[in-house]
Amino acid sequence: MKISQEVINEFQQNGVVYLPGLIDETWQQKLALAIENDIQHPGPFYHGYQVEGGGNFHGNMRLWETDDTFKSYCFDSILPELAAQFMHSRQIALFYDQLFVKEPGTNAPTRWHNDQPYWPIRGNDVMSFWLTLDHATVETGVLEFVKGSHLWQQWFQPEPFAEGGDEYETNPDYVPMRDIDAERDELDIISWEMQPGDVVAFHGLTVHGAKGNSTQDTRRRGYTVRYCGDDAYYYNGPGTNEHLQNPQLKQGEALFSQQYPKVWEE
Ligand SMILES: O=C(O)CCC(=O)C(=O)O
Repeated sequence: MKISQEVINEFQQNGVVYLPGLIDETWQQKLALAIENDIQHPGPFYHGYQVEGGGNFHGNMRLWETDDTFKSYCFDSILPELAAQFMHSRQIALFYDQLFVKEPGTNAPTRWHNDQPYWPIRGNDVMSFWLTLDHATVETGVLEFVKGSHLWQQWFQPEPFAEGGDEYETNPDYVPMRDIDAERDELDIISWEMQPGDVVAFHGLTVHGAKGNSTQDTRRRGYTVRYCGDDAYYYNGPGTNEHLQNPQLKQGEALFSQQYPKVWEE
C-alpha cells in the first residue's frame, strides 16, 4: 500500500491524519478477542482505574510482549510499512502498543497532552496509529487533536491521567500543559466520527485528548501502536513513564533492542 504525497503532507502539516477503513475485519475480529482476553487476564502493565459514577476504564501497554495477536498486528500488519512512508524512514522500531477501553458510562476523560514528554525517546520520527474497534464519536470519547500543535515543539509536563494514576517527575525543560478547553475558540481542534477499522495517525508531539464515554450502550475500544523512525534515539530525562524505559539502552543510543524491536527495513 502506498500513501499519497498529499496524505503525507497533511500528516506533516497537521500532525494527524484520518485513515478510514485501514484495518480489515479479520484483524478487527482477532484484536477484539485479544482485547477481551486482556480485560479478563490483564498483562503486567495494566493501568486501569476506578471511575467516579461507574463505568470502567481498562488500560494496558506493551501487550505485544505477552500476546501473539497483538504482536502479529504490531509486526506484520500494514502499520510498520506505513510508518516508514509517513516518516520517510529506512528502518522502523516498534516502540510499544497500548490499549484504552472506555466502557459505556465511563466518565474518564483523556486529559489534553502530547505523548513524547512521557517517553524516553528524542527525535522527530515518532508516531502513533490509534485504531477504533467501535463507532467512535465525541460522546463515546473519540480522540480530538489540536491541528499543527506538533510544530509548537512544546514538551508539556506529564501529569497523572486520573486520581491514583502514575505520577511523573518534574522536568525543568518542560512547560505546563495549556488549558486547551479554554482556548477552544482560538485553536483549530479536529476530530472525526470513526467507524470500526478506522485509524488516526499522529505525531508524538501533537496535542490530543478525549472526553469520557457518556453513552449508555456503546463501548469505545481504542488500540494504539507507536513506532519510531530513522532520527529517533533513546534519551531518558525526568518525567518519563518508568514502564517505557529500556534498561538495555544508554542515553543517545539507537533504539533497536529486545524491547523496541526492528519491525521494518527498506
Ligand atoms: O484512547 C484514548 O483515550 C487515549 C489515546 C492516546 O492518548 C494515545 O493513543 O496517545
